[in-house]
Amino acid sequence: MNHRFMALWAPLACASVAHATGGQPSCEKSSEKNSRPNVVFIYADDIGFGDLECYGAKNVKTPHVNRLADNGIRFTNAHATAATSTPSRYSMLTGKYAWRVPGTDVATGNAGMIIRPEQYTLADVFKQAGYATGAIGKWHLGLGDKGGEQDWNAPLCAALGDLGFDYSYIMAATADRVPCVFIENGKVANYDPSAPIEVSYRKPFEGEPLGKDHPELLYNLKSSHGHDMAIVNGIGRIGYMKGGGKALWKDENIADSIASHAIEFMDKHQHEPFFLYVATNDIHVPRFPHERFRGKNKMGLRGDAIAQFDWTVGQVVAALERLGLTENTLIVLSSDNGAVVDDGYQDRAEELLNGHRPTGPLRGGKYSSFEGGTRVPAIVSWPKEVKKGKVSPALVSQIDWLASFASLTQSVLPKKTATDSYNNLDTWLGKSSKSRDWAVEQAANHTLSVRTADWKYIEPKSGPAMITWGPKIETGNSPDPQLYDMTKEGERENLAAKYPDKVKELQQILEQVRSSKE
Ligand code: NG6
Ligand code: CA
Repeated sequence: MNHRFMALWAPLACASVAHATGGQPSCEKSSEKNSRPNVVFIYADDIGFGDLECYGAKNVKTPHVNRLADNGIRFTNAHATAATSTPSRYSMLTGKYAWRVPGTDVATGNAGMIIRPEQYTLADVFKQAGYATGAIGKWHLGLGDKGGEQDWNAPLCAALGDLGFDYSYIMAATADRVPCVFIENGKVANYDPSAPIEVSYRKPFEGEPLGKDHPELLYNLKSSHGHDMAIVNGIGRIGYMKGGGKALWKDENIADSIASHAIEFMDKHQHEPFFLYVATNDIHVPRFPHERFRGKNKMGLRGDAIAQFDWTVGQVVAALERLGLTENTLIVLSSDNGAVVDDGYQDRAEELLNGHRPTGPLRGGKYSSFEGGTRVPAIVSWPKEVKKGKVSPALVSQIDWLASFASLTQSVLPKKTATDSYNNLDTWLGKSSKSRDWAVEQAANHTLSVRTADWKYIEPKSGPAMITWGPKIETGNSPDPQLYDMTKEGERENLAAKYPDKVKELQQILEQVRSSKE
């Protein structure tokens, strides 16, 4: 989509300069630069509503995140659109609910690119406005044209350059899924020709040891469930992989790689407006942070991963400061879904919580229909425009970022794109405390819920009350409709029978949303 749009900012910048000087329009680069904020998204993986100090975390310090919140707005009712990564990221980056689109569930590492090249994305919003755009870190939305058919030893035929990102340095999926290499602009970074890469999610490669047969080779982290296929860096993964050699990542260095590439991008583009999507690997499993973050809190690896995430935030903020860009850079910090404790590795996350509550007071967690699945931390800071130290209780959803940032950058959305995304910029910037009328949320099992400022309705769904394959999390399943009063903590009392009209009202909203837009 890169070339289809004209930049609208330049003429606007000229006009305002002309007006201010009362003379000839002068389109000096510096005035344009000053008028357009840089935008940096720091998108965490699996950080729950209660996992950061400024949201009540215990046992772990997050000073850099705290400072960001002190310098901006902290939202207490912000929602991801889904309780797992791929659908959440899909919706956020396209402004279209993932549940409308088949093939948007948690992706394998060899999935084909799920957002198609012709789709309009959040990155296109910024491209249209003349920004330099970059994506660094976790991707998890597929690469290449067709799943399972990528040649990882050559440039991929579809990658983030087709989705509006000028530059990308990404992990194809998650750290627990092969291929365990970074991909830079559609090619394996540090490619090692002596170790050609093969990837399969169907069958193992002859001669490659598997976690399930060779637990003695899992010297860095053993799995608690799943994650027993390929072994890379002494850690079992999902999927089979061969080769990689020097290109294989070391889990303990992933945060450093992400931070250094983010800083490099900002250095390079310091003289023009930029949009940078920094999607951290932290705190997804396998949690294996760098040694320097180890042992400083009582929660073990999960706590260390939170500290490492906070360090990444600090690195981004420090780079902006060094470049003199703090004042006019808008930073958004949030997470793709709610918290999980044991997500498949023996990292003792559960035993070592020591009173910490990853989802704070919320019920459920990652994967769940309950609030812990999708209510996440969200912080916006922009010293030039956003008042400091505000806490906003407004109901907000990440689905609205696309339309809101289109409004900020005065980008025109092409017809029939991002139809689920509404411009809610004033609320995101703290100029209004208006809640979204409703937000729709998707659990891992595809159950949809409707949230309003005060209520939550969860569709009926048969099935076990707890996840059966590993994580100790409530699914939110119930064969009956569920209605909760969200002014009370914890979604404890199902009020559906007591307030049938409210149930009907929320069901109607869901039906309208479901049928109104394709
Ligand atoms: C699950 C994985 C879990 C995590 C999740 C996706 C197993 C047993 N569990 O299937 O570890 O990778 O998928 O997480 O394989 S997400 O945050 O990327 O959506
Ligand atoms: Ca996630």
